[in-house]
Amino acid sequence: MNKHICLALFLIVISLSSSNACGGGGCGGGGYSCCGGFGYTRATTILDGSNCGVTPVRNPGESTSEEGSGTESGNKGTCGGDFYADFYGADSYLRGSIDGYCGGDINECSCGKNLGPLYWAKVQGRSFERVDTGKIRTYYVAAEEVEWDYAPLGFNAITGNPFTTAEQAFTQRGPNRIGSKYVKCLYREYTSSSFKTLKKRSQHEEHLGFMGPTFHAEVGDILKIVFYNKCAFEATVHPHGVFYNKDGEGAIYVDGTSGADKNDDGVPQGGKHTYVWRVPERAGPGTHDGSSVMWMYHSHHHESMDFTTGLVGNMVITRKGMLSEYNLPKDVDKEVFYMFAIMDENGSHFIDESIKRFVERPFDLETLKANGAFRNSNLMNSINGYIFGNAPVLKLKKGERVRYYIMGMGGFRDLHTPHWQGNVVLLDGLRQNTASLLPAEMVVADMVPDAEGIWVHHCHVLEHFANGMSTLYQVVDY
Ligand SMILES: [Cu+2]
Repeated sequence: MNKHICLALFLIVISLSSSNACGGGGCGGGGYSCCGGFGYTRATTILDGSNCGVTPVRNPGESTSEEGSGTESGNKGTCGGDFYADFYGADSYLRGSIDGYCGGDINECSCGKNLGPLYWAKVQGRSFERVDTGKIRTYYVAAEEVEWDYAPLGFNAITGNPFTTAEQAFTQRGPNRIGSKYVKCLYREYTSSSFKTLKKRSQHEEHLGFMGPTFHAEVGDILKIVFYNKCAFEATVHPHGVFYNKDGEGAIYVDGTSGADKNDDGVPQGGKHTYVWRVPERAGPGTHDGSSVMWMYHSHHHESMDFTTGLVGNMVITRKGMLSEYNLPKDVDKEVFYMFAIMDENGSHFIDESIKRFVERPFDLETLKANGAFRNSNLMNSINGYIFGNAPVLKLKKGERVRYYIMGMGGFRDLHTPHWQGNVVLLDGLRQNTASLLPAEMVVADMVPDAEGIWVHHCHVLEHFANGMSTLYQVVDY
């Protein structure tokens, strides 16, 4: 269970134990929403000692005499289109509770303990609707070999200084060092099934770095990924979250299938396979999510080596009807995707090739690969494949609605705490400026930046920050 939800539930239990002080156990009756941030609402009530449900329910834009009083009491729903109003201090809206466990009725909800049919219907989601009610969204994706530079600027953009001796372990090629460039295999999007023209990334996508293209769909759609493997090892496209048949799983293991159902398990160099994934309701936002959720995809033939070599990307699923023509959730102005991962290049399919291209000769390949200092120099503490602030500076506008989708990946070292300086986010309904990530964990955090300037966004694990897991964003007012 997510730790934030866990904390919220804990506080709910405390709240319930003193519910007599909150208006006869009803906690304001219809004045409370169990939707979205129900735990947050109750936690706040306890912390500030105010009465439950004293704030009148009102719609966005309406003002009351309480406005600006500084109290956090009352109702804070975090549902659907009302979500961003929370940033501006507006109170909650019962309208949003339709999406909650309880339909706005505190008694039915039992504060998150509802195990009845309504709750389980939400868990299951409506069955997948026929394709004629949704869209088929096709992406043409190749896996292709590239030389990737983790530090293209050639200096530490966080300090503004040349790399220190310690930093040069990761950035300076030499007799026993690869430096900042590695041979990698990355997902890249093409414009058609001919795979002749690479799809150009927009300025808003620059921050993706070595990540693959982002797949967008809404509940009710079908995703078709036409995959062409140009790399010199078998690769796949394995999704999280969406619904797939066995020939769309993109993972190899003893699963009792055979024949055509194995074609997805490993696409050889020069081969193609089309992965078809349905997007049922259970692949989309849950009761406490905003208008969209994040899933990852990655190659899962030799999972650790495939990932380390670079085959990973993002996917966004919105509620039905919430994906705009610009491939954005309709209530979001900008999407940002970050993967915090220590890319262990020692485990790449292409480590030998990287050594041969970038380590100064002479060297003995096997002796070098067994050397501890050399191995440490290949642990790239990166965000989307950049270290020491070498990514293009992410530009955000003051006041716009920004949705961050963040994931962790990797091994036992990959315990990350992405931290925003300068601005804050709402994450799981809680006000935060630091998230928590374990490998393959994905979080969504929303920000309305209000502090102008250039700010660092970095992993707060000290060793990771010191070794380069940092990037810059700039908030501008225009
Ligand atoms: Cu970290």
